[in-house]
Amino acid sequence: TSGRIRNAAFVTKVMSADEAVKFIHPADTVAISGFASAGTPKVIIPALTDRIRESRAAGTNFTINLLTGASVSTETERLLAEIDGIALRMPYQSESTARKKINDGRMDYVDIHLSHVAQQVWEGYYGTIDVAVVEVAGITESGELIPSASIGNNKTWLDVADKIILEVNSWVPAAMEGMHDVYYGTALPPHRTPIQLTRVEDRIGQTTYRVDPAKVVAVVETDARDSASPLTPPDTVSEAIAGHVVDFFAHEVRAGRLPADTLLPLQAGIGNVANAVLGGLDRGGYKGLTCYSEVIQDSMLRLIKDGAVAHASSTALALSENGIEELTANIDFYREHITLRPQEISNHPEIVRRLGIIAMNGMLEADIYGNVNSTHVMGTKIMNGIGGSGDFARNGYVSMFLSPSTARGGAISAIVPMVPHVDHTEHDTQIIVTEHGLADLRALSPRRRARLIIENCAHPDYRPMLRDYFERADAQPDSGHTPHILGEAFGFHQRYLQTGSMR
Ligand code: 0RQ
Repeated sequence: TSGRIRNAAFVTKVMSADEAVKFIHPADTVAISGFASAGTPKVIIPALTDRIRESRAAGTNFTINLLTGASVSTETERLLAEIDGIALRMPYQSESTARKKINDGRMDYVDIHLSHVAQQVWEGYYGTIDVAVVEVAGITESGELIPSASIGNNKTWLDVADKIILEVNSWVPAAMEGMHDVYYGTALPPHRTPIQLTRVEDRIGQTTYRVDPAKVVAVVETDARDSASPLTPPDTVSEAIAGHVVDFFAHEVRAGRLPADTLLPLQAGIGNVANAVLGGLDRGGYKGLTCYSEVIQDSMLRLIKDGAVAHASSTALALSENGIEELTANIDFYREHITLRPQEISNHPEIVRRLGIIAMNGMLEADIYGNVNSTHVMGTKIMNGIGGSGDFARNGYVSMFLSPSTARGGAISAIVPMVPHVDHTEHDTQIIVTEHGLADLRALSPRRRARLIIENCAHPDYRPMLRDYFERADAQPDSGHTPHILGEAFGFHQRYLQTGSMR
């Protein structure tokens, strides 16, 4: 063995993946580790896919319900989706095959706030969690588990599952031990107590997961790498968005609303725009920033190395191939500056509110009043899911949504009269940013918001159409507090569906 299993009782449970998957049965609810690729089980899911195929060949249908932290590695998501192996998926995915199955109605998908997953599973309405499959970096002498590159919901999966399969991965740097803070103080009401985390770097839990050894039915060893999160270099649009965000921070410092050197803890969603914004902070001359987010992307490693960021807390790493190399080569340094936590803590509304987080998330589109659609293309087709964006946007001290002003080569405007699906209401949206500018909606009534969003954020090609809509809505005799022409409110979307362009 790899030497990662330091407890003799667990050594006796080592077996092959093909043997281990025999513990997974048709119609089981299976909860697996993994958050944004990092920490996804590597060998059990391919073996399960074979078992599903064989079982079907022998005439027995075989699907599972699949619960995760957030997205898992693309290969994993695709393997199961391709064979229609998933009956129900929750809480987040971002893979094209799975997306198509969901939109074709072949896979049920429940898209919920990531901070809600643990408590909803405890409440029991997802039923019994039959099997948990959790990747770990090792097993200690006393039989506790050393987490790998993501924590997600692993603590909860280990607590609630009937049976547990562990993947012990010796590729994960052994020196990652100590980077994690697993908090065991959450409970269901009426037994809840305050979570005593008041600074980003606070440690309130333990470095390992507890596990009832009697529930562990199999231990499988692997040395397979995490797959990388792809990143394209920042383009001029994301650079421009980043520039507006950095200018806004300077403005807030001058107004006395943000501390000059350190700002407040930053949260940035996943994706290229978020990565560019964090990259832009490198040029802002900051020292000692903190980050309280759910993922750590490559740009964060650079900020930590440069001293711009003193400490970053998240539930997962989401690194490119280069980022993985950088982290692994300098793990002793990064372990002192990064804390990985369960997602119910990384995304906890109580903590997000207390720390005063600056929340920056992507969006598909916003309407002229600030309602945001993050998930449903043309109001009907799921893109990824709400992920953690709602946990941070609702509770943040400053809540920003960032997007290019157009999509699909200009055929779609990201600013529309009315969003056909709402993830974040106008009440949660304070700042909207596109490459054309920033709209600060704080303290503004709906009519003022509309004018600002159109003039500052919409693409110049779409401004005349948006102005025309708003002015005619406003001019109606009984136009109300938030003027709309209901029969026309989805005109942009309808035009796109009919002609391929919103123009
Ligand atoms: O499509 O990939 O086919 O080219 O959406 O768009 O502009 O590259 O932006 O990668 O930041 O994603 C909202 C999806 C934005 C993301 C969303 C199409 C566009 C492109 C991607 P292609 P961009 P991003 C932490 C927090 C919710 C979850 C969240 C998201 C693709 O930010 O999933 O915030 N957010 N989690 O062409 C139709 C529009 C469009 C559009 C863009 N208006 N209509 N298509 N696109 N705007 C993460 C976790 O929770 C793990």
